[in-house]
Amino acid sequence: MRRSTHCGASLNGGSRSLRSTPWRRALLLLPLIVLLSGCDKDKALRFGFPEPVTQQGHRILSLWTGAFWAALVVGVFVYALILWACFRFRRRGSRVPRQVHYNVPIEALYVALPFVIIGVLFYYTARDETYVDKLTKNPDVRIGVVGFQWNWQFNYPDEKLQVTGRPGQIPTLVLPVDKRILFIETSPDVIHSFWVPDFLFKRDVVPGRANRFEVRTDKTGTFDGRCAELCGVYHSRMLFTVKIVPENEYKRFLITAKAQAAAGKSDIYSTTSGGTATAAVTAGSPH
Ligand SMILES: [Cu+2]
Repeated sequence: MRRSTHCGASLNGGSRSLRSTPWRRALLLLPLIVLLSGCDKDKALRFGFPEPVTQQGHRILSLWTGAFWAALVVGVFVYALILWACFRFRRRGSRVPRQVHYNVPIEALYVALPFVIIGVLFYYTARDETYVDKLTKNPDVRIGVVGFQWNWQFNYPDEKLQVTGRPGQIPTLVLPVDKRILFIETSPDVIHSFWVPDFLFKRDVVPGRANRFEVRTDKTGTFDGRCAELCGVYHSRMLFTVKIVPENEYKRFLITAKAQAAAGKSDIYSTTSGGTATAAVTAGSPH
C-alpha cells in the first residue's frame, strides 16, 4: 500500500513537470528562433532558399516549398498523434488498459496513405524536372562552360570571345536579362559542378561529355557561383561571378571585352575562331 502511494506521488510529480517544463523551454526558445531566422519573412517562407533569378528557378522553388509544406503537415500530424498517445494513454495507477486487436480500416489507411503521398511528390518532381531540363531549339545566347582544375572558362561561341579565370582572378559571366541562355558544359580533367545558388540549380561538368541545360534569366543583379563537386586540393578556389544585365549593357560588355581581347590587353578575355558551341568549349581550355 505504501509502495503504491509513493508510486502515485512520483507519477503526479512527473506529469506536473511534463506539463510545465517543455512548454516553458519552447516559449523561451521562440524569440531566439525568430531572432536567428534574421526576421526575413520572405526567406522563411522559401524555407531558406534564395530568391530565384531565372524562370526555371521559380519552378524549382515552388517544388521545394510544396514538398516542404507537405512534409511539415505530415510531421506535425505524426508528432501530434505521438504526443496525444503518450499523454492520453499514460499509465494511471495499476489498472491494465483495455486490450485491443488489429483495426483493419486504420491499418489499410496507413499503408495506402504513404503511397498516395509518394505518388503526389513523384508526379510534381517528374513534371518539374521535365520542365527544368527542357531545351529550346533557338536559344538567345549560347555559353560554353569549361570547369578545370581550378578555375572556370566561359565561351561565347557566337561572339568568338572567351573569358578565362586566372589564379587570383575570379571570372565574371555576363548574361542578358529576359533571354534564353543555353549552357554547354565540359571538363578537360575531372568532374566539377557548375552551381549558381540564385539559379537554385547545379549541374555536373563531366569530362568526355557535353552536359546541357537552359535557363531564362528574369532578374538583373550580381550573383556568386562556385564548383559544387570536390574536385581536388584547390576546389575551394573555383569561384565565379554571374552578372545579369539589361541587353544594352550586355552589348556594351561584348564590345569592350572583344576590344580588350583583340588588343591583347587582358589576361581574362581572349578571342577564338568561333565554330559550334561545343567545339569552342573544348578548344583552348587552359591547363
Ligand atoms: Cu571543381
